[in-house]
Amino acid sequence: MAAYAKGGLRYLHKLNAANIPAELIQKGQNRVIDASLTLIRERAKLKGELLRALGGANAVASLLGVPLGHNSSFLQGPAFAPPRIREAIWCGSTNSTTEEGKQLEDPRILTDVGDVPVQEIRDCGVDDDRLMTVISDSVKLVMEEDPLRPLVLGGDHSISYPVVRAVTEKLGGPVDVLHLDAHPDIYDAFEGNKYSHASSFARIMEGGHVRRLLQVGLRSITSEGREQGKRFGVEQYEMRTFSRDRELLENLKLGEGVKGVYISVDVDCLDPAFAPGVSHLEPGGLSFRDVMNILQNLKGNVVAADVVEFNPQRDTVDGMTAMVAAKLVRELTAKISG
Ligand SMILES: [Mn+2]
Repeated sequence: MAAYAKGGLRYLHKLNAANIPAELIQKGQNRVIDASLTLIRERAKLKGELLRALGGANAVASLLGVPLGHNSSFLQGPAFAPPRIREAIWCGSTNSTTEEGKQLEDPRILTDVGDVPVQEIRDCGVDDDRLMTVISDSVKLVMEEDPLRPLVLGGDHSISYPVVRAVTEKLGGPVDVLHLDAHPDIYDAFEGNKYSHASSFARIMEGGHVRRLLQVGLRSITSEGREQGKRFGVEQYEMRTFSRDRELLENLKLGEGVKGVYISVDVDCLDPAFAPGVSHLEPGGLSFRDVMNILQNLKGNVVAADVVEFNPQRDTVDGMTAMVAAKLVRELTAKISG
């Protein structure tokens, strides 16, 4: 766990004490970041070439892992999620067809450009301002290879800010966001951290990246969460009124008149009975089928999505929540591709 410590480069204070020139550190950091982006760029390029050689497609979901957990207010396990989700997607216990019949093994449906090497970059002492930009740049590199569309594997929820920022900057305008979560994640800052996983939607709304933000599954919301929701014009759907809201939420039509729809799924939107492997267990949530109904019936052009906050360190020994996260990714793939 040492490399995942909150402070980034653990010996940076020793370097400072030894009067190592800042320029030396910065130049090295720049090289590491360039190398990281080069690997993602080249993988995206190759995957784009392959799918064009296979006859092309209008839209292809492309996995991009962002193994970042240090902006969590409680546990940091989501940093370990992307490889566990991939493993479950391709696990032999189920077939590789989505519920509506799309073949995940078809590279014109789903492809993968790998992970942003978050821990390696942090180990070089790169701060969060810069790290968030690297995440945004990685997302843009995927989108550069039209028709690849980012399907991002978190990571804690702090990653949604640089991802949504990149998607809207690349598309040249705002999107509508469907955000499934037990929590609104809209604190101005949490414990002094503006990049906290509890503040990502405050950053997203301040940035003007979103026209409509719909938050669904809420059941842990403070007065600040409600006030911030009003301040930013967020449509907050709470679990206590879900039976009343169900029909509306299972027949959503979003993204018209803007650049499309972004879907952010925090695994803790689900009741812990369905998904125990999360950092913040919050009873009274959605069933897996509720989430499927909302996603499968949604009408709109889904331009990108993320699945965040799966914490493998809290999962059952048989990896139940990994399968849940993987199925969310599989069905989001069906939604995005075509
Ligand atoms: Mn949450």
